[in-house]
Amino acid sequence: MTHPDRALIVIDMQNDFCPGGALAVAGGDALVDGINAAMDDFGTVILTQDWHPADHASFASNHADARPMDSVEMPYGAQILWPDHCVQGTHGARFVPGLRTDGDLILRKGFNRAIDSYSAFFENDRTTPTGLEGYLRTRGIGDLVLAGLALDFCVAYSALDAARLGFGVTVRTDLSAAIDHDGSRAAALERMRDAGVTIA
Ligand code: VGL
Ligand code: ZN
Repeated sequence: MTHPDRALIVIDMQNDFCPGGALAVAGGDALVDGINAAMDDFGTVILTQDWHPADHASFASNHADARPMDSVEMPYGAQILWPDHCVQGTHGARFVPGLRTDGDLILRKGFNRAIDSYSAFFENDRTTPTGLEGYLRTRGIGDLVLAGLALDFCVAYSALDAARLGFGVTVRTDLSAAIDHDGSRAAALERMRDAGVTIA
């Protein structure tokens, strides 16, 4: 099925989120062929890239006495601390080998040291925009399909923000994989369904 008036948003298909990477999501690399094939069906294809400075505040290594997966209070709310990942310009930040990158837009996020940015639309303070909403609206795109990594973090936050902004949103769970920390996969699916996101 082709969707000339819809955008496919491919979230964070990067080495560090795939097996062997710093924040590996099981099965992440196995999504490449399916995502590549899906790109043919959309008039607009957008890829996002998690793109952190080495001193990023979401890294446990930048906090005294903290370990990856600890939760801390940031000025904008609770934040999980992660292993160092997707550092700008490193191998881990590159797209997974074999992924098509001939899309229309590559959007980088998470480059502000003090604020994490799971969503492709807003940083984790939920107010600092990335500009993606304007890109989509000025191009007349109202319906979005999301795929990629990780289903329960960057894909879910992007889907929830998109729904809140009034876009029609479908998440392709067959083209996504989850970190699943403390039941985060089930919780994310429930929150997305409650927000009107179509889970496909
Ligand atoms: C992500 C944790 C930290 C993601 C990015 O892409 O889901 N998760 N940074
Ligand atoms: Zn990150």
